[in-house]
Amino acid sequence: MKYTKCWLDYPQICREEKDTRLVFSEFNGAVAEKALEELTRGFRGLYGQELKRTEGEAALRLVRRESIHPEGYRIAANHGQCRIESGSEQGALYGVFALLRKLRLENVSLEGLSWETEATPSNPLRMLNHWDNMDGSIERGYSGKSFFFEKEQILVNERTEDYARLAASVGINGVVINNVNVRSAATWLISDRYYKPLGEMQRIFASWGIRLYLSVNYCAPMEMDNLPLADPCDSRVQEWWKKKAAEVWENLPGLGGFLVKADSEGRPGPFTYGRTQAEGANMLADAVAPFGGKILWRCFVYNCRQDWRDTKTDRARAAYDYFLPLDGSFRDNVILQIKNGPMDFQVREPVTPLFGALKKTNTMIEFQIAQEYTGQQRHVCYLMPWFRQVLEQDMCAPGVPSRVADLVSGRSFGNKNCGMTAVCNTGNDENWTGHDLAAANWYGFGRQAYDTELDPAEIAREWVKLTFGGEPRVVQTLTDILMESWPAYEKYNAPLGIGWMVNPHEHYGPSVDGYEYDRWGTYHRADWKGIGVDRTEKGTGYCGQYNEPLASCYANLETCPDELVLFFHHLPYTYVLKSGKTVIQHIYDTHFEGAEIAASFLERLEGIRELLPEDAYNRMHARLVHQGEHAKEWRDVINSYFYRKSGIPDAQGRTIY
Ligand code: GCW
Repeated sequence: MKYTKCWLDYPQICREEKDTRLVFSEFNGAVAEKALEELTRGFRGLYGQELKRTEGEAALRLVRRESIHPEGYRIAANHGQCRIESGSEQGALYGVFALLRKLRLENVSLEGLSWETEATPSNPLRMLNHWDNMDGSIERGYSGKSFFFEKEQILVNERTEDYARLAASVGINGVVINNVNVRSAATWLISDRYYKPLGEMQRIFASWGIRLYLSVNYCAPMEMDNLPLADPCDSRVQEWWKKKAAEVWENLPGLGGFLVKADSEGRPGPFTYGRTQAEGANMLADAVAPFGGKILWRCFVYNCRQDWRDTKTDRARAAYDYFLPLDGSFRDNVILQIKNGPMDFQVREPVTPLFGALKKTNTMIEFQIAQEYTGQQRHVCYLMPWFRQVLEQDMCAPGVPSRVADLVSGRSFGNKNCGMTAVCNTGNDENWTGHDLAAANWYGFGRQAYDTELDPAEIAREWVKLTFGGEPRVVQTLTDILMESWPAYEKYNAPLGIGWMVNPHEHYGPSVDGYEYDRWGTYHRADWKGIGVDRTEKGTGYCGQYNEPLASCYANLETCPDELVLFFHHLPYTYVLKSGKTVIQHIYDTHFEGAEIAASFLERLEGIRELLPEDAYNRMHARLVHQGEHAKEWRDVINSYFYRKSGIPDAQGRTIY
């Protein structure tokens, strides 16, 4: 099957006179081999030049330097001479990608480049989670079928290699290939049925510096071997997992570990047996520890059978309530994987208060680049500006640097197994991500996980240049669209941090009351006078989970930021925001604005038609046509709903139905 090269194509920049160039490498191993292959591919494409390996003098040198981080690099390029140094072959590979990226972005020959740079990864773990099922479907997948599984078989082919190469090029070093909801055949991934193809996949991944991880079923001992229970404190269960881990690592040495969704949305877990999340996670951690395995334990644990009439139970509180009391009781090889917000990947949420509260526990932040709630890769919604705001948020942990970026990297409290992961947005579509512009989220997430200090606009510009070339109008137009896309999406969606208002289950398109009288704990509580959830002390008390002064900042209307105000407070429609507008007028204005911006994306794309490849243009065009229409639908449904509830007309007298 034909598919695009995304940001890793090497079109010719110029033709070099000499048709060979010498390269020298001090590194051995499969990853070093990939690094040299990539350099070769790059120089062949960019300059029509073949690289020849030598043991002697060479213009390009890959040098081992113990003082440099094994996944970091230092590059010194000086008019035709270039040295890439690293503590290991993996850092050398990243250095190679960085050099090729630089050459493409600057559009120069090696002779034309004078550049020095140094990089150390911000996060030890930089992962992608795929929610791929073994029948080939993808939970919340918006770009075709799985390229890992088909008809309960594992696919290992050219695409496996290309996927790993793309992921490695932005610094990804761990991948979970199967859905956290582990059912039927996927339970058997840790058995003879699949070790052979998994081993092949793992070899490919490893050659790109990526560790393979698997999601496991907490009830595996019951489903695979008829044990009567899966109680983590039962010795039969402990023994079962110990034996299983030994078998798994014997067949898949180097496996990263297991990801577990337990006691969540109908999945089994330790709660079934009256055990804590720590008892559940530690039992698995002990089983995998002898082999260097890690347990990624998700904190997405909440009551999904709430009565909507109950206004005291607050889903936002759940993760903190369950996990904070356990701080310090998890094994070193357990990593708590925590969604960025306390609810679920909404277009806007505060940061989960567990960050900045957990101190003696490894944590990893989980983002979602699959656009479940942000337009499902039919709308353009470039998420890096949003993730960057999350990473910049200071969680006010006393006495330590406590921006989310500091916390999840492990720096704040000296934790080692920490990092960032994203629910991935890829599938077997020709362009990998359905919307061509959605690939910017895949690229961007990797870049940001490797270096949390990067500017999202810079990442967008890079991605556009690498994907569509450096023509200034293309770069400007597509970068602008990307940068305006998340703010626009927020404008025509649920207002002021309240979230949801989507059609149940599929989570696409507006339905203000779609979840209002349901069991999922996601309510807006709108009536004819006002809207929002009171999460102050008078309400659910959720605000109190934050460290001071953040807790008061959110609890106090004077200081609570507008964009989150309905997440924390129930307010009358006539309440005047910091912007000077009433809540109701804010709703109307942002919805008109958002839909207008979305419509403008189409015209702007049309303006650069002749500068884009026809197939990519056509794909984007079709999606932007849809987005423009669909944004109007959002606008009109939301505005009409609130006009009808409140009876307050739009100050500007625009059409509301
Ligand atoms: O956002 C919700 C999704 C589920 C998903 C769950 C989770 C994999 O709607 O599809 O299940 O989150 O994160 O576990």
